[in-house]
Amino acid sequence: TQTLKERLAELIPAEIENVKAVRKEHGAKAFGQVTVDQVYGGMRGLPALLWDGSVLDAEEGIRFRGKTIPDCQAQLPKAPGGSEPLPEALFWLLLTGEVPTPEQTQALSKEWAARAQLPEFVEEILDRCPPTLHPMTQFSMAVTALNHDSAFAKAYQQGISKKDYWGPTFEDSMDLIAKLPNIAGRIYRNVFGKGKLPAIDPSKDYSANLATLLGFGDNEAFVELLRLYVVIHSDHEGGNVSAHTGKLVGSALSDPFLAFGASLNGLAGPLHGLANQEVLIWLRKMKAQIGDDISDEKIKEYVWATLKGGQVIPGYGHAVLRKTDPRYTAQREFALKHLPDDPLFKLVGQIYKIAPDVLLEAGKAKNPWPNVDAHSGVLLTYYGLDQMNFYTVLFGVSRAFGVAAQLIWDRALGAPLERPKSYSTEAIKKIFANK
Ligand code: AMX
Repeated sequence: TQTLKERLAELIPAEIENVKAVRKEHGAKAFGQVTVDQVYGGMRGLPALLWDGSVLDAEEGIRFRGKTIPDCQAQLPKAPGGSEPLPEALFWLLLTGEVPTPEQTQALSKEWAARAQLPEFVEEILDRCPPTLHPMTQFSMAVTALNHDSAFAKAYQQGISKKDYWGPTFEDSMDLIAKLPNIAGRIYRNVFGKGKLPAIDPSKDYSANLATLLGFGDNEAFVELLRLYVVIHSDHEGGNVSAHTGKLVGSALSDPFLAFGASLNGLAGPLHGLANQEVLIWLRKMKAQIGDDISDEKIKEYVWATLKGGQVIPGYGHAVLRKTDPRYTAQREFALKHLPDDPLFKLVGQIYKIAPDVLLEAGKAKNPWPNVDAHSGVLLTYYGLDQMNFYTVLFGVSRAFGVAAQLIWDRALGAPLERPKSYSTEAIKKIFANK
């Protein structure tokens, strides 16, 4: 059967022509106006980036190469006996727009297992980190250090031709994804005193290995959760902080390790990936304050108190979405199937009935509905992974899939250095002085 790299090599020439044709026909057309408010307002809604793996609709949520999360659950290959899609298959889909066969999916599991080992010095870097250093900082350091063995950096030094950039970018991306379970597992075990890291099993899929490295490999339901988790966190179009950062840094021809290390530093922010940690902290505080018998009225008061304290409700709101995040819904459905009676799950469901109304009444948030982070921690906690400052690492493992896929395409399509125009307030005043 054909490998992912072989299939990609077939698809690239046609896509280069496709892009040429689109630019020839539409290149000079305008999307619309750019307002001064967009410059001050975090570029919200500004059409500025090409991103092929996924597109986000404000009402409907994410589609990966045109497929919704339920489509992926129905159509992507699964593990024997499993019902959640395999992240291996999702990566193939993100890169090619096609659903791989079960054999092709399995071949990716094997290839990633074969590439999983870390250089010894990266293991040492992690082992020397104090357990008080945030897991995301450790994660970013280790990923950045993998640049030591980058095929792209080496090929560039040797004078590789621009048309061949995608090949070593693909190799680095495969290495990156393959090595993340060992990095994540090592951080988890070091920080939380969980003993020695077991070896990767080449006969197991990516998520099963990740679960084993974290110490939860015997729990098949947890492995299924990880499969779903990685798929839904993989990609969320190109403008979010982690995706855009990876693309931006990659555009300087920094290799995938440097580019994705930068993505992780953005994901570590509380308004982005760290929100999954913040949600759990917020829930625990709520329980500590209110006790176990939590009425709707008490939740309402707690949500109001958070807002009045000048803080955000973590896990609620979104820069693009205007409805409940389908990634939240997918996790809720998983919980209804596997842990319907879990008290923390019930609490999350209860908050879902109350927080949106409060946010609406408060009148600031454009989207009062929950996002992906409102639910993920509760599922992990249920299975015993209750160290919440580790949660964003799992988000990071997943986000590598989307960022890597676009980095490969960016190099295949010869994407140029990113360099938008900036203005000072003085310059803006001058430009519009007489308009
Ligand atoms: N709680 C309280 N206030 C909120 C809010 C929330 N959950 N969501 C938005 N707001 C506020 C904003 O802080 C802003 O206030 P300001 O005018 O005083 O600055 C106002 O409502 C308007 O913001 P917006 O246009 O609705 O949102 P945005 O596009 O600027 O920001 C986001 C989006 C996600 C940062 C914001 O909704 C937020 O802070 N949510 C909580 C953190 C969170 O869950 N982040 C995870 C997002 C998903 C992800 O990346 N993993």
